[in-house]
Order: sequence, then structure tokens, then C-alpha cells
Amino acid sequence: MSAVTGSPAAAPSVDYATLAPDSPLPPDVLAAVVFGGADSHLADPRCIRVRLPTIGGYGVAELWRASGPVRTGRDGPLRFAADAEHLAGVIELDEPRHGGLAAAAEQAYSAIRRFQTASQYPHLLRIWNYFDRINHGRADEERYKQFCVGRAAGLGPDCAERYPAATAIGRRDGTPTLQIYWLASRTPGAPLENPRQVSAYHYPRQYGPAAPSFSRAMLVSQRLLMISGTASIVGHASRHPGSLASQIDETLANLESVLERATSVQPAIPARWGERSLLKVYLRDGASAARAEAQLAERLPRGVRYMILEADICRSELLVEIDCVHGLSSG
Ligand code: 3EB
Repeated sequence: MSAVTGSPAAAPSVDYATLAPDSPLPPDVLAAVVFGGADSHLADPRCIRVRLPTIGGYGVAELWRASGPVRTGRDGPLRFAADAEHLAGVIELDEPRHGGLAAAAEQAYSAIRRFQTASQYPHLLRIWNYFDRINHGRADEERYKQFCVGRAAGLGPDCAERYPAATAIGRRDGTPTLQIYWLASRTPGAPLENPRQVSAYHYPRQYGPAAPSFSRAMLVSQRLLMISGTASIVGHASRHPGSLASQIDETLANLESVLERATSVQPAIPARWGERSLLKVYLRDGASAARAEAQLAERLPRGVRYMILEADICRSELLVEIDCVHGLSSG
């Protein structure tokens, strides 16, 4: 694998911020991912609203800042904002109107793939997926597994083993909207795997008819690492069912392992968590937020910032998942 990725100056920067409801988004914003209940900025095409309750940690919005002038546009159900190097896109499909979750995922992913391939930003780097009732349904009918089937069909074989880093998380808002947003680039990133885990795209059949199409992390630039949703999974098996504290420790060990892998490939990535690390902590049980926060504060260096969101995780025994942006490009 090549360590050469996009030039450092070209990477978008990512930060958590509290948005002032009455002031417009700054012009250099590529995307403002607003979590929780706030209704501000929805009219701005760069605003992506994720209806997951925020229950702790820092800030309510994740801002992706451009490295030059931003233009916005639409293509069918898909909308985007882009600078010269990067594109932030979002698609939200109503499941019943698209034939159910698997069909909606297939249509969303084939629309994304077609759009990106035809654009100046053909490389998918990082993608987030949110939908309702992720653990509903038995065995292969579980909605997460159905989502994976549709995603794999929509992406097609082209991207195999060059998958974007990803997060797939369940909402509980009772709204059957499949919501997907992503970062794409003119130049490729470098996908990374975690030596402690079987690559998700090689998971055995027991986890569903189609293996999940994502990489464990993406080196977006020489100084920016985006880590996929990471949970208490070693090899391919879930560890520590029923123990949130042990799942948090195992998850942190997985994140550490990915970071080590990233710095071995790209030495400009900061080797330790710190002020350049932003975590999103998805917790199945909101009532455990204070405990989780205390454990994270004990384990992580000061200065690491995190958001805690109440959400469902793709395997019903998993109580926590964490994704991460590390090594902010222009900070
Ligand atoms: C895992 O490691 C936990 O299907 O896009 C994490 C990140 C997980 C992304 C996805 C799933 C996804 O398998 C679940």
C-alpha cells in the first residue's frame, strides 16, 4: 500500500462547535453535521441534521471546513458542497418509497457511486449511515444485515478492499429515513485495517448474507486520519457482552491499534490522542453516559474532545461504538 495521500494543505479541517442559532454558517463550511434537537441552520444546504440525542461531552455540531471557496449543488436526491479538493455529500431516502431498507440502501449507494465516479472527486473517503431500528428483525432479516446487502449491491465490485471508512448507527426516532453523508476527494486516501480485527469485508457468513463494505480507517491526508465506528470486537467476535466498562476498554484498545497502524504508515499523524482528536461515542443506554464519560476521562489524555450520542449499535450485544477524527489538518 502506498503512503502517499493528498497534500496536507488540501485536507478539510474538522472541529466540534456550538452553533449560534441566529448567525448563518460561515462561508468556508463544507458541512455542518448538527446532532440532537436543535432546529437551527436547516435551511442551509450544507447543514446535515442527525436526530440522535446528545447526552454529554462537547458541542452539538461537527463542522467540516473547506480549504477554499465552496460551491453547493444537487443531483437528484443527492446534495453536496465542494471546494477544489473535497466534496461533502448527503442523501436521505424514505425507505417505504424505495422498496424497504435494502432496496433504499442499494439505490442510495448506486447513486453515490455514479455521482462520485462522474465527478472530479471520485474517491470516497469516509461515510456515515444512520437509520431507524437497526437491530429489528431476526437472523438475516435484521435491518443492519439488510442494509449491508443493499450497500454491497449498490457499491458494486469496483471498490472492493478500497472501501471508505464508515459508521453505521441506529436511530430510535421512528422515522424510516435512511440518511447517508460522506466525504469524497479528488485524490485517493489510504485505507487502513486493524491488526486486532478481521477486516469487516471478510467477516464470515454468520454476520449476514453480505459482509459490511467498509475499511477500519482512512488516511485522508498526511495529517488527517478518520477512524470508522469501532466497537468491542476482536477478530470478528463481539467481546464482553453485558459489560459496558470492558467494552469501552476493548474499543479503546482497537482505536489505539488503528492509530498505531496509521502512524507506522504516515509518521506525520500525531502518535497520541490529544487536542487533535475528536471522538463520537455512541451509547446504547443513555443512562450510562456519566459512567462512560468518567471512564473515558480517566483513560484518555486531557484535551481529547468527545460527543456522546444515544444510539443503537449494529450488533445487539454491543453497548458502545466510537468513531474518531484525528490530526486535524489546519489546526
Ligand atoms: C464492526 O466493527 C462494528 O457497517 O458501516 C462499525 C463501523 C460497524 C461501520 C458499517 C459497522 C459499520 O463491525 C460495526
